[in-house]
Amino acid sequence: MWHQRGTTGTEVPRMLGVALSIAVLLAAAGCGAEGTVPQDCTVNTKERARMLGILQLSAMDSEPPNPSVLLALSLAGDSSKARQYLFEQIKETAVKQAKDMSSGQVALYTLSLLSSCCNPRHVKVHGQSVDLLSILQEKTDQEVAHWEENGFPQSTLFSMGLDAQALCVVGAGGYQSAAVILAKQLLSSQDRLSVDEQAMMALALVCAYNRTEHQDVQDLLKTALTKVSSAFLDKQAEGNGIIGNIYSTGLAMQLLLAAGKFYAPRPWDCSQPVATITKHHLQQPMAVAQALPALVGRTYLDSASLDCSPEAPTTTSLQLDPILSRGMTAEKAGSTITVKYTIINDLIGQYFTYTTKESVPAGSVLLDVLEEAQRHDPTKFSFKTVSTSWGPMVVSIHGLAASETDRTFWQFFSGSDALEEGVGTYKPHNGEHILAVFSTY
Ligand code: B12
Repeated sequence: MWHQRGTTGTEVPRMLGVALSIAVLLAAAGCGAEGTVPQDCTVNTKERARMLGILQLSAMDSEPPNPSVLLALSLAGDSSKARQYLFEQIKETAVKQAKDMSSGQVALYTLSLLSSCCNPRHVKVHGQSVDLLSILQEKTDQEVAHWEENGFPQSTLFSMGLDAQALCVVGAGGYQSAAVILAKQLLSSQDRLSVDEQAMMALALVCAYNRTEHQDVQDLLKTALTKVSSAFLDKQAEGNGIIGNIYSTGLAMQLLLAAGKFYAPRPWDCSQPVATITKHHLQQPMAVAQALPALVGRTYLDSASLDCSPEAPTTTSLQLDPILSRGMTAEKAGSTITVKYTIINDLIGQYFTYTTKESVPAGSVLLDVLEEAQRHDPTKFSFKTVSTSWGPMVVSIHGLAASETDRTFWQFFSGSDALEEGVGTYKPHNGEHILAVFSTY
């Protein structure tokens, strides 16, 4: 069993041995970010502390525990009690539930445990244990088989990227077929993929490239990596530091950090996205968790090569920053806004379109508007949500449920623009027209 920093003396020699072997393994495989990161590529101390504060708070009170948060805390070198607490929760949940998780979830659990110096092959807690790598290999095989049969994965391409990353950084087999599928997909359909998806898919290819000995596979991965990373540099230039949107920029930065040799000799001004993300003061724990690794110069591929020795430098527990309350300030008492809300199904079964106007207190989130509509007219505007790492996701409206099998979902728009946030955080303004449209992905 691998333990994490600060465990008892008898465990230290074993731990050091394991740490060393992972470090050597990964150095040999070249999976870590190459070279040191110049200072202006990392976030300033104050913003880093604010972001760590958000993650520590979330670590103490998220149910189920969030592996992306543990991964970000570990990659940022945090050693707070909150991280320790989350680590224990993640191990417990892994032992109890890994078999029922999606492949991407198991991959995130694997990466987060690796980054906490815990061997995913033997996760032990309260006398029970689980081999996460076998589970991940099996689930990745299922994704690949599903792809070969249907031309799309069982879950998401983003998840398949995570699967291949986790299996590759740990040096386990079973990621090669996934990597080849991801590379071909990036080459044939890049325009239809979001930046988030491209980044997670391509990050897996960087690791696979460094491990494969097959020249034809290397050539394929190299072509895909050159295409994606160059496109990210173009997008950064067009978007003044934003690559995709504010939530995908940190993931895109991870790729640009890891894939330098594939866009060389083109230069990358890494300070630009850092400044843009810093200015934005991300609030959602999940948004912070995905952005922070790149802002401290790390990528998910570094998960297995962190220094696990007890002497490893760590950050001390941080005081929560008062800026945390930013964005939660009460709006002017008493003022209300009116929002027009339309639901549309032009896709399957009995088509329908219904519109209502709802008044809610200024500063309300979109979920409040949906609830108000449901309260006024439940026969038309009933809806259901499930809770996810990004907050509540709307899975059914007017009795029409999203389906992973049919790849349908309720997509939200403001006028003709797709929303870039979910109903739990998006704050509509007075007179805005929100549409929920039953769509495919
Ligand atoms: C694939 C994907 C989807 C798929 C999920 C399909 C599926 N069943 O697997 C679909 C197309 C349904 C989708 C929908 C939406 N998405 Co989306 N999605 C992603 C993406 C690219 C990958 C998620 C993933 O596979 N994670 C890996 C697995 C292992 O982790 P997971 O926690 O189990 O993932 C689940 C959740 O992420 C959830 N989910 C996906 N998107 C969203 C969005 C919201 C708001 C919520 C609450 C949950 C959620 O579905 C995932 C799979 O089950 C992420 C990118 C990212 N950076 O995370 C964006 C992302 C999470 N999505 C985003 C958005 C904005 C949306 C929509 C609101 C878009 C819209 N205009 O309608 C809708 C949700 C509307 C609703 N009904 O409530 C944003 C969220 C930003 C934010 N600050 O809230 C992201 C970060 C993309 C981005 N860069 O803007 N999405």
